[in-house]
Amino acid sequence: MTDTAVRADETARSGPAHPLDPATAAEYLAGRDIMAAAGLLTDPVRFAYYGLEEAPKGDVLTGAAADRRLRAFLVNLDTGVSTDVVVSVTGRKVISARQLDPRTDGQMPILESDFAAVDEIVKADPGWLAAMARRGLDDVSKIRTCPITAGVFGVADDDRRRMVRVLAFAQPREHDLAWAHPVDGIAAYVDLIEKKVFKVTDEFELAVPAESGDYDDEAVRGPHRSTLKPIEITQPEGPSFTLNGHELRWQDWSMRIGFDAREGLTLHQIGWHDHDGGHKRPVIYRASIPEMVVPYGDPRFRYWQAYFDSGEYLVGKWANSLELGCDCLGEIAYLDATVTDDTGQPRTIANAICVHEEDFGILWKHTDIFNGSVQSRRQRRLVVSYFTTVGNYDYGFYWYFYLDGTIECEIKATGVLFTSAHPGGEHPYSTEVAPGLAAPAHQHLFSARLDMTVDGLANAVEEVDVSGRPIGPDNPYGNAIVQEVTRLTRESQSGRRADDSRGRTWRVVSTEQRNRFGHPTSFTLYPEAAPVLLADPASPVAARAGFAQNHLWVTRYDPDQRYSAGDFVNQHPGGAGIPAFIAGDRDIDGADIVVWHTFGPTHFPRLEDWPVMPVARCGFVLKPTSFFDRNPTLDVPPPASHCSAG
Ligand SMILES: [Cu+2]
Repeated sequence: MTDTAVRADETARSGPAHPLDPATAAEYLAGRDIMAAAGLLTDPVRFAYYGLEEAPKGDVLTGAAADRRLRAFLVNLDTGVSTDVVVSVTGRKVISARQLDPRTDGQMPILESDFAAVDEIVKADPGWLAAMARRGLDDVSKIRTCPITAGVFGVADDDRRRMVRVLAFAQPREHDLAWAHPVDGIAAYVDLIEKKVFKVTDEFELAVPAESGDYDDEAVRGPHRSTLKPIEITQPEGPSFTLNGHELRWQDWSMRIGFDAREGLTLHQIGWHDHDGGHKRPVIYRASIPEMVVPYGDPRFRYWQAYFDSGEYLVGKWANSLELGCDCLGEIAYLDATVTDDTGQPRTIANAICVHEEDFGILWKHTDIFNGSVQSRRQRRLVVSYFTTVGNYDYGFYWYFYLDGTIECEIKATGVLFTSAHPGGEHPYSTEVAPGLAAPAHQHLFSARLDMTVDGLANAVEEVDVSGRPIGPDNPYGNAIVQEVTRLTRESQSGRRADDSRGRTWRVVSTEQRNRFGHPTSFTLYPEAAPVLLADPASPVAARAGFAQNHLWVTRYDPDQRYSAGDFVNQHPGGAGIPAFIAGDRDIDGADIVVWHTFGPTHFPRLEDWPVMPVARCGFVLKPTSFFDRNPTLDVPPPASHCSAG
């Protein structure tokens, strides 16, 4: 590793303006200096993660968060020794350095350099080369290797190693889409520390599917259609939001924007400013998607295929640089993101975060049959988003804020399906998407962490079902509809499933603030109610993805409980994250609480998803519920003078 260009004592003048601002390049370099001076960065130590160690909430809210800290996951490429380090950039010292025990703590995330290293290791292995040659694949320059996190399956020889399992794809011509040509039946197990293949599973041989999936190739896609007329979005007076550093204000909303190599986009101190006097009412202290798991459903030799994209691969690190007019239309404000490479050197991802405003159809509308009033108002939303590419898939993470107080999170999954060879006949675990080409079924299960502060720190969660009532003395004709409200008072009670048949929602209530009728102010979480983890509850992946067993969890705020599947996910034996968080069964009624929400599609691929997949959407909505005393958008003016009558 080389020395740093910016010294620690320079950070004061290039430091952040707010304790929740993302770590700056200068801070990363300063932190690196501190670690180097403490002897933690001897070659070949690499950074598997490097990011801001956020100040505890109490310190931020009281203005006492003066100390800027960074956290680094260090791994020695020769010994595998892994160290979880926290440094104070302000205090210029190492706060803690804990060495992991991989058998109980798991392994550090995948490094950027692992991709190239694995490719080299696999292509030097005689057993793997012979298996490829037997399949007629002699030229390894035309094979792409795909390192997949290993999981933990109770095989002693595997579980003690820092390892990946490697699937292969053929790319016969330079621009072929390799995912169209899986070399199935074979996997190489690579020990990343010994830098060798220690096992090749070679279970069956199927022909490599031949049909091109190169959607850039006119021969595959056909000529571009000429029938789409331009759509242009103009805001002649500019957008209605202001971005001051990382602080974003739009209409009644304000928030701070953060970004992290592991979590990607993070939103902080989301609040609503009342019209009268501008008093800020907090809603969410911190909103993020700290984990996602993509477990595949093919039980053959590739049973281990399940990626934790955030904890194992770090979704934020692979954020795209967005292009105006291509990725984003209209009046766009961009923020850059700063992450680091394997050596802890800062790397700027230009235009990583996109902020813009969208017309969103009708906000409210009424033609009154008695007084003749004809009114129409346009809804708008503020959009804060980023896109990332993790292997074959691309994910867009979008947060929407609406004029009426609604908050929405939407994830757009696109990119290319992960493929296998189709064995022919009935194969229940995958869809044949091109001749001999299969796309196995899988789930994309995201975990949202919503550190709720609805009108303050004291919150509680109520499960609200709707149901009809049987005919009885109070309900003689059986038409009664009621809400059934169940308060979740302890963490052990909080593992809940959605239930569309009962219209189930979860209401986060303030236990201090009341509306004009004396009822608690609240925000309600509307889930999509798609299946949670389908893997058997006794399966290894279920042990590692405890968060994905239910749609909802509620925990008491603890600054150390940040990641739904635990701090160290790669090759973790299981039980970390949510199951560990709720083990203490803390009181969550009227406390500072965090809501964790699992959502996302179970994906049986369609033919239409090949060779590149139209965006599939999933997400959830949070709506103010008696948070306001009436519709907060009565003051939105008609879009034009002729839109209002009566
Ligand atoms: Cu999918």
